[in-house]
Amino acid sequence: MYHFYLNVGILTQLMFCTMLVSTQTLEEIKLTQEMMFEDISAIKKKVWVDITSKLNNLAKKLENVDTNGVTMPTTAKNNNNTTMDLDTSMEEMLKVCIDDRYSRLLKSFKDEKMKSRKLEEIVTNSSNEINDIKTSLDVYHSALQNQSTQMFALERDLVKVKNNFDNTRKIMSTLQQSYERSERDLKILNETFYSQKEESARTMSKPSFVSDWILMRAQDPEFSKKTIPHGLGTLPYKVDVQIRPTSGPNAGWIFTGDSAIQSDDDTVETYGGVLYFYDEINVYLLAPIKYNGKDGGVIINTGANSQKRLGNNHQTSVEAYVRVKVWASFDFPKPDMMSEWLPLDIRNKSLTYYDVKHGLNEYPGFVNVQIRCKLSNGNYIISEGIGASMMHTTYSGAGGVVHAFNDNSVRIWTGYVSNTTGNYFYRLFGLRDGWAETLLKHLNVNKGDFRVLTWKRHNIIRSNSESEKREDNIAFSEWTTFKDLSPDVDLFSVHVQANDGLNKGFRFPAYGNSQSQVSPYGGVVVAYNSFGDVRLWRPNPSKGGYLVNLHEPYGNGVNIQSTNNAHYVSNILRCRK
Ligand SMILES: *[C@@H]1O[C@H](CO)[C@@H](O)[C@H](O)[C@H]1NC(C)=O
Ligand SMILES: *[C@@H]1O[C@H](CO)[C@@H](O)[C@H](O)[C@H]1NC(C)=O
Ligand SMILES: *[C@@H]1O[C@H](CO)[C@@H](O)[C@H](O)[C@H]1NC(C)=O
Ligand SMILES: *[C@@H]1O[C@H](CO)[C@@H](O)[C@H](O)[C@H]1NC(C)=O
Ligand SMILES: *[C@@H]1O[C@H](CO)[C@@H](O)[C@H](O)[C@H]1NC(C)=O
Ligand SMILES: *[C@H]1O[C@H](CO)[C@@H](O)[C@H](O)[C@H]1NC(C)=O
Ligand SMILES: CC(=O)N[C@H]1CO[C@H](CO)[C@@H](O)[C@@H]1O
Repeated sequence: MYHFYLNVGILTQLMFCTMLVSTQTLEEIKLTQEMMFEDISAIKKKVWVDITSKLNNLAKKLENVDTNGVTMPTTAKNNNNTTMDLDTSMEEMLKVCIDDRYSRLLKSFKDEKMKSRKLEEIVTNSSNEINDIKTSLDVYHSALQNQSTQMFALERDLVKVKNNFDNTRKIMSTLQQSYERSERDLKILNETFYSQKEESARTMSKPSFVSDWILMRAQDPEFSKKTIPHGLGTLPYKVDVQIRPTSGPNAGWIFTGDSAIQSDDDTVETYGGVLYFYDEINVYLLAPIKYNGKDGGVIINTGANSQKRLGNNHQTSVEAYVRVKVWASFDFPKPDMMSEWLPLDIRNKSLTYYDVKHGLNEYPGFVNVQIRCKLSNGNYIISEGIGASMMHTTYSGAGGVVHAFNDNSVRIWTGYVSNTTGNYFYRLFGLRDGWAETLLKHLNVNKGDFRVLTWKRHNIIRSNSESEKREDNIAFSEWTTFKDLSPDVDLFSVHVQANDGLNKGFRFPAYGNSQSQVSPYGGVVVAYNSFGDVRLWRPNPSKGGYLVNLHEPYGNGVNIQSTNNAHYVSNILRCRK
């Protein structure tokens, strides 16, 4: 009966276990299951062993009766079969009971096991799902972490970039400032450069060529002529010849060369000066020398002889120092008006007078008239326009081209000679007689051509510098004009401006020396010094002298005039050194 109770305990335990299954882990369930199987087999073993042994014992007991002499009648045996039948039926009963219980238990266990398997699957699935979620969460977390890290990195980078940007902006601003500064500097520089350029384009350079002071002496075969190579290789725009007395009342003063022969050696009248002509290579200087007449020709002549001219400090000198200043075209600003070369012919009335419009609408800052005559070898020699006609003696050889200008035009006069046979006057340059013999004797001076060069005052004279002075008192013999005159580089000139007549308002250039020998004659002789003082020797009205003098046959009589109703105008062109 013992094993029966045991079985009941195990079963109770089993029942309890089964009930707990849902709350216990799979492993526990498995463990319980295994324990149950063990118990069941133990029960089985015990039951069958016990019953078998009991039955064996019983069988033995029965066998022992027979064999020990106890004879048991078959009936008896059969009768005693009753005890054996009871035992057997009890066993049977127990067996059935156990089998039934076992099978029911097994069935319920199988059910439970099925449920458990399902549950296990769910739990496994859930666990898997949870693991999946956990994995996803881990990934998500990692990504978040990464993003956060990246965000931090990005933020760091942004801060860096911002700092860099700030720095760059600072640098840019500095750069901008320095750029603006340099732009300002550049602008100032450019303006300075341009204003200087403009100024230099507007003002004259000093003459490209300035000769040494050379001694010249009238009546001296050697010193009465000089050929000065200027070396410019181009036709000069202007030549200024300066004559400086070696002694006398005008030592230290400067007289100016003239560019036409207006006197000869035929009379006793003193004449003088230094004449100049030029080409692309040389400047040709001529002083008086007796040819076939008197030796009255000098280098300095203020017109004292025969009271031809009025003034103080008269001087007559045979020798002086002479210097040549030559301005090339490139020393000048571009002329505001430059005419073509226009024909002159003393034998053609219509080619002895011109009124060339310069169109500047103001008195030009500077005017030059160049006259060109041809040598027999085909080359040209240039002379420049002069300020008055001088002499009309048939054989005098006096000539020259007179010019004057106003605010509108430049007038040109040369003598008209209908028949050049048997006379020597009014040639374009004059004809050599009483002047040093040079290549001029090979020159065709009956005809040639001329051109006019004019510059606007504003375009040739430095701004804010005084360049023009007027003096109405014609009896005035010494006149202070410009300060700081530089004879080495500046170009100084004096003109006589007519106050009335056909040439009212026209300015005629002054002379450097007096060549006047017969009346009527004209022009004022001037000398100047480096202090801007001017000495004037005006024509003597009582001797047929006129400040403005143009007589027949100049210009074939067009706009000719003789007058002392005039005033002086001095001009200075200051040149860049
Ligand atoms: C458990 O998961 C498997 C595989 O994903 C599936 O076939 C099965 O139906 C799931 N079981 C339950 C009870 O959800
Ligand atoms: C996070 O960053 C690490 C290192 O950069 C990388 O190996 C990993 O794949 C990243 N994870 C995700 C989810 O981006
Ligand atoms: C310099 O100045 C000139 C004259 O004012 C002007 O025409 C030119 O454009 C300027 N150049 C520069 C680079 O500023
Ligand atoms: C004078 O010159 C003009 C202009 O050149 C010309 O027409 C005329 O024929 C010339 N007269 C003489 C006589 O040569
Ligand atoms: C020019 O003058 C000379 C001398 O007086 C004379 O012989 C000649 O006939 C004149 N010629 C003309 C064309 O008038
Ligand atoms: C014992 O009794 C059973 C039935 O009760 C019978 O079948 C059997 O033959 C009997 N045995 C003997 C020896 O009498
Ligand atoms: C030998 C023996 O004990 N025989 C018995 C068999 O059973 C009957 C009754 O059932 C008894 O009377 C006998 O004595």
